[in-house]
Amino acid sequence: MAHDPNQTPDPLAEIEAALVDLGRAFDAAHDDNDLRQVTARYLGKEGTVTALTRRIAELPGPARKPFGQKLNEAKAAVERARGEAELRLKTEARARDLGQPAVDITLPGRRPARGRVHPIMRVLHEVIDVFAGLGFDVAEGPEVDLAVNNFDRLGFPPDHPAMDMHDSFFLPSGDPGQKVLLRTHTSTVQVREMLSHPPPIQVICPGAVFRRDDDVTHSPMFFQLEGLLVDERVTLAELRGVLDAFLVRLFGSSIRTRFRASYFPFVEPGAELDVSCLICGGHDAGCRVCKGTGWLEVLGCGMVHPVVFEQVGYDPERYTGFAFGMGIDRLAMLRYGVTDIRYLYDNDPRFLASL
Ligand code: FA5
Repeated sequence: MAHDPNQTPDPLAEIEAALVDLGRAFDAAHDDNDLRQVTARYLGKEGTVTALTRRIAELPGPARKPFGQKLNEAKAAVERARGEAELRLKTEARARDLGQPAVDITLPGRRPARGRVHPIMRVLHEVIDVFAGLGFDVAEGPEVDLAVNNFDRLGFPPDHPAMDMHDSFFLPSGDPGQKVLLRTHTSTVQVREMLSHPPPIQVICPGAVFRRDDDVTHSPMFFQLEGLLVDERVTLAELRGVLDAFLVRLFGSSIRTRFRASYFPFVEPGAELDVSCLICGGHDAGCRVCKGTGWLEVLGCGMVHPVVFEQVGYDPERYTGFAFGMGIDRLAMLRYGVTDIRYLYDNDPRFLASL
């Protein structure tokens, strides 16, 4: 049946007009919510296609069938466009997922890190805290140093037998006149501090040192902490007072100490300090750590030798001072009951975790 354009608008053309933006509307949809809204714009209660279905009653009888068929085609077109848009959105979402880094579901779940501070470092930090509380500053020096700082400026004459005390790791040096080595003690830092600061001075110098040693209480690399206090009228009694106060703070008041006269070229008088063996309590003649003596040597000390003051340009008539150098590993052995210093360096995590 031909439509007369002079009478009413062509109802079939109206249906076509209602769908003119169908493809674009669904193409612009980004998610399910958009899809629902676009579909409702056509097929919802107020939708354009739904509104046209109400027109059927106004049409003359013969026009109703083709109009109804066209409406059904229009509804199907909307559903088809929706289905296509749905498929497009799913494909896009999948491509996005595949672009993400792969998740390996066979990997174990996350666990908090189980690292902890090494027992030697724990004791070193405790020792530093105690001396900081007693008014000492912290200074550091290099592990590779000139032999002149390690020996000569500390009063070791070039052929002095005391040099034999240190069986050292010498390193190749660019200058044949300057011997270089891995420092054998932290006393190098006393020298460096005095060369670079005028008195008074009150420092501790922690760090790694190196010797050709290896047994139950000796390691080739170990940690020392040097102490140096220089001022006018410093006395030996003050040295003893500082060391006793330190050991009581570290180990408690039940710790016993003993000083033994000893020789170091850079102090006069010199002494070594032993502490009561906390491993066997002095009750085991077979104790590997104290060798049955009940005592373990933990440090060397003394009053700074005037020769050292001359070497660094301090006036030995005006200044006196004391110095000490302690083995941090030995203190860690006592603190944690470790019966062989080498266990501390084997780095067996089961052993270290037990301390
Ligand atoms: C010295 O190294 C002197 N510089 C200490 C000093 C400083 C004396 C200032 C006077 C004034 P000694 O070689 O005794 O001294 O070592 C000091 C401490 O380091 C020892 O008492 C011991 O506790 C520790 N020690 C020495 N050798 C080793 C080693 N191979 N392994 C672990 N600890 C060690």
